[in-house]
Amino acid sequence: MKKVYTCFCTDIIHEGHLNIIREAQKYGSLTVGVLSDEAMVRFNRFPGVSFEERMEMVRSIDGVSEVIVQKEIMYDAVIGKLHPDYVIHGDNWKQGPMKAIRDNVEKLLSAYGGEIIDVPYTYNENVKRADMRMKEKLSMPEYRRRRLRQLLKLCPIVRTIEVHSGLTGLIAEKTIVEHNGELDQFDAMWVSSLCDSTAKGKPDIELVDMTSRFRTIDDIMEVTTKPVIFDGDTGGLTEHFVYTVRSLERMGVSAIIIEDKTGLKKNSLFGTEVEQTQDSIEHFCEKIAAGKSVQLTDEFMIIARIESLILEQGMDDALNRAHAYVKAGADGIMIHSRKKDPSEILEFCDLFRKDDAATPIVVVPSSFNSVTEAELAEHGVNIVIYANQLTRSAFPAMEQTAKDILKYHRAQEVDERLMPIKDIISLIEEL
Ligand code: SPV
Ligand code: MG
Repeated sequence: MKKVYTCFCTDIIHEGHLNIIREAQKYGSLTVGVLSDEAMVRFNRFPGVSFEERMEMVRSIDGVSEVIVQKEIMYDAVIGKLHPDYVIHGDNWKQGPMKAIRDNVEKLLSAYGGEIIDVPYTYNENVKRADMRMKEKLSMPEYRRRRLRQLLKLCPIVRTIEVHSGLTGLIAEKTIVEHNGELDQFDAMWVSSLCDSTAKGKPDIELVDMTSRFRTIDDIMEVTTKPVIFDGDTGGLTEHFVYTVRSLERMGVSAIIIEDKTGLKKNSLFGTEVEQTQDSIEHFCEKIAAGKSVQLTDEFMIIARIESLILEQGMDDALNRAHAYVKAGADGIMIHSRKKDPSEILEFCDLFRKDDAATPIVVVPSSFNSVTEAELAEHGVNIVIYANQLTRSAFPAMEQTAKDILKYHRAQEVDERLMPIKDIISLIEEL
């Protein structure tokens, strides 16, 4: 009996999967690998049902001889162990990022004469409906809200990219990269006050009001499924903050980060070049506690951002505040710095972790951008936010295009560096 292998990364078994199983049986006995949660989030979608349930679901299908765990996206370990004669898969893996997986399988099988069987992918109304059910579990507020907490358990570091519009949301949602034989994507989205304000041509001084900020979140949520972390600036008056928490929680936002400043807030990257006032520990703790007290779920997170290093108040002040904020109920802390060298951030993380092994740490390496995700994770960081890079890359590109059209009195010269309209349109889903 020949050995056939396939890997499933799905929450629902639909006709397409059954078709693969039927085809596989023509070649031999079928082993199905169920992709681990950790691997699924790296290139596919967040699993809507638990790994154990997915194993059980596959076990119950007629025509499956054995069910195993596939821990990694690439097939090296599985093929090394099983030596299947055939690997069978829907032919949708011939294009796009999944092609890297097919290439990996092809290389592994060719070493001993194994073969790939590409089965025409099944597109029909039932498959579409199954896909929509999985999408529902990703994008609806009650599912999306808890996703950040789930990712914190699953990922060594949660990678978060700035978004400020539907279009940037789509980039965060859909960008998958293949590098050194691995596939990767962002885990979460950061609705930056700097970039939300900048997109409106306004300064980052809490001028863009909450109604407008919520509108931005809504635009993003309409077209994405990944969890949202909201930059709440100072959180405003405590009496207002409690309403903000309720609204965000209802919308399905996963977390708000508020910074311990008061009065007219300026962007932290100005540091001490502009006048900025840090809040008192007592008052900021009251704000955190008030926010926690109005939450309706246990899922929403209030993360306290410490500005002591930005405002040159020293490491001890930063640490004191971090522990006080956690005691007041903060679900995480963000430590910020505008130094190019990451050492003060890493020192903070090491010292904080001596007394607190569990509270998630968030960092924003805009200035200390040489630090790698692996280094941050080693020092106990749980969430990394790339807070403004999409805005900063788009602006010069747009400005240069405007200049060149003015210079040449036509658009031909700029055209070759522009995205084809066809590609822009294909980013956007047609219902
Ligand atoms: C933002 O993105 O708006 C932030 C991060 O608050 S920073 O600009 O670095 O202060
Ligand atoms: Mg901000």
